[in-house]
Amino acid sequence: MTKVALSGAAGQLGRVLRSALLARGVDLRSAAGSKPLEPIVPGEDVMHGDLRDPAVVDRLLQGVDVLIHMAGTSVERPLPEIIENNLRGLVEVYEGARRHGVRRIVFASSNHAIGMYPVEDKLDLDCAFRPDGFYGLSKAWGESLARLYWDKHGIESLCVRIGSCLPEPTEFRHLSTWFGHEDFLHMMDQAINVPEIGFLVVWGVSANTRSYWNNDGGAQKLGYEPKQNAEDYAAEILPQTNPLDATAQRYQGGSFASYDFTPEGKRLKKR
Ligand code: 15L
Repeated sequence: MTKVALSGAAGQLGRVLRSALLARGVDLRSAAGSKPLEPIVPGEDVMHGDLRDPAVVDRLLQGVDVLIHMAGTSVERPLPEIIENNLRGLVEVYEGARRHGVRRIVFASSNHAIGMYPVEDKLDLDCAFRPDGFYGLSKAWGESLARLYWDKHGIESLCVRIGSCLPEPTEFRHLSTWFGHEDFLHMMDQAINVPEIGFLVVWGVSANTRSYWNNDGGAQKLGYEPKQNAEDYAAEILPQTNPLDATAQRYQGGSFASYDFTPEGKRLKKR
């Protein structure tokens, strides 16, 4: 039976995934950061610790086939924090995967790796990165790290550029970016069970009519067949005021893109 490890198990998506995988009977080890996890089934394999410490990574990856790596900073933060959690921590995880013969890592990338594209653009999986901050930049870097460990060490990676993974879409931007929980769990099932992935990037998004992202190529390889569509909530959302400011409404990354944004009029004049 495939042994699966889940990092970031106490986080927003980690919690959803942990209980769903246990309910499916997956042989799971769940890891949190600083606080111990209370077992939710008797004898559950749980641990916690700082993934920058190789000894903690060893405990996480001992006997593991597939790691779902959800740990790390998941919003825009000062650069030193991003470097520690999303760069240093990720290198320790991939080095641990080498030591323990982990076959595959599912890397929680983010749409913020491409958040500076205008909302009018429809992106394929091979589009160039256009991060909307240091957080998005760390995800672009993480995808490149994943590529390196596939090319050089044969460790498979699925990089999931997660959109807005929520129980329901609640605002206009989500009509394009929503990743419903049912589709998220289906994608994780595929990520665990598909026999070969190599290095693969997919958009973590539902079958939204207004999606910014085209999953052609990646979805088929993964066997990902989304069933949810944010458009089912459009009648409820469209009459509401869009909570994003004018700049955030122009870019796919929304408020991440407008944060610390230099307006056109304040930029250096072109010579
Ligand atoms: C992310 O990457 C964040 O972790 C999450 O909090 C949301 O902001 C999401 O992207 C999004 O773009 O909606």
